[in-house]
Amino acid sequence: MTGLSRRLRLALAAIIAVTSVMIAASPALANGLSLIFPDPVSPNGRDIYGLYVTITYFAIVIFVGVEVVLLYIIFRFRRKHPAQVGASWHGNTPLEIVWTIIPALIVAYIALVSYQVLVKDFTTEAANANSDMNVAVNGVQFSWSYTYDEGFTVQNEMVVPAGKMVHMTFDSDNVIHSWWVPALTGKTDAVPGYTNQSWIKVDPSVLTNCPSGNDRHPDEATGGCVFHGECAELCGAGHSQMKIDVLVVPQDQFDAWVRTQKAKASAPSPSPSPTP
Ligand SMILES: [Cu+2]
Repeated sequence: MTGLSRRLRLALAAIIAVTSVMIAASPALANGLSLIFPDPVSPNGRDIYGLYVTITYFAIVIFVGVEVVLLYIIFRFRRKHPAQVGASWHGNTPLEIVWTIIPALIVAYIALVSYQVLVKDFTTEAANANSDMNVAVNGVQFSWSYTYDEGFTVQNEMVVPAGKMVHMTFDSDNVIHSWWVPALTGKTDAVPGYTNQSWIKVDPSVLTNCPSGNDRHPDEATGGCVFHGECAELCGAGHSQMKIDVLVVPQDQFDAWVRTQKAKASAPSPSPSPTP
């Protein structure tokens, strides 16, 4: 009997230890292999990542603490024979005060650091500060379009220059969508009748060190590094098709791309073929 419970104890301890180590080590894994988020490449993406890791450390400590106490109680106070009656317990005031105050402090701390990230990265003021350019993102069922300062609109792929502060607005024509590219920034909802704002500023280092799996094939018209995301709000039958691609290129390539798009937009559209 003692042997079995010891083996059980060891097995449970091993499961807890392995799980904790896996969760703790995951942010340190190499590019593209993180179990939680891809490596962030924009300041706001980094802030969210840091916040996530901070909260995860608290969660690991709490999880391990609760499991250890739980296992201790299970084994220490288990019923030893069928006739045994459990001890009746009354409140332990100091203990109750401690286990109320400590979680309250932890939650208050998490709220504080979360609020700081929110103010820094997701307010209109933050989005408008020092922006180099604007992109108006519009969600429709079921695709995204991107309208640039120069007046043209592109579908499917957003192109931005590396190192530039890109202010973004988010709108929708029909239902709520949510624009989410985890390496760049947090989910930002595109809500009909209301304009949300956010920003990205992609590290120029991605041009020389594009995370594996994100680089554009060199024989395509534009090189660069692509970051992937998807609509994060269930928006209808085509929700899964609302993929997001953000192509990051050097400034000169971006300028050339803008010239091409402007030329396309101003070219006369082909007139309908005359009816015989
Ligand atoms: Cu959607």
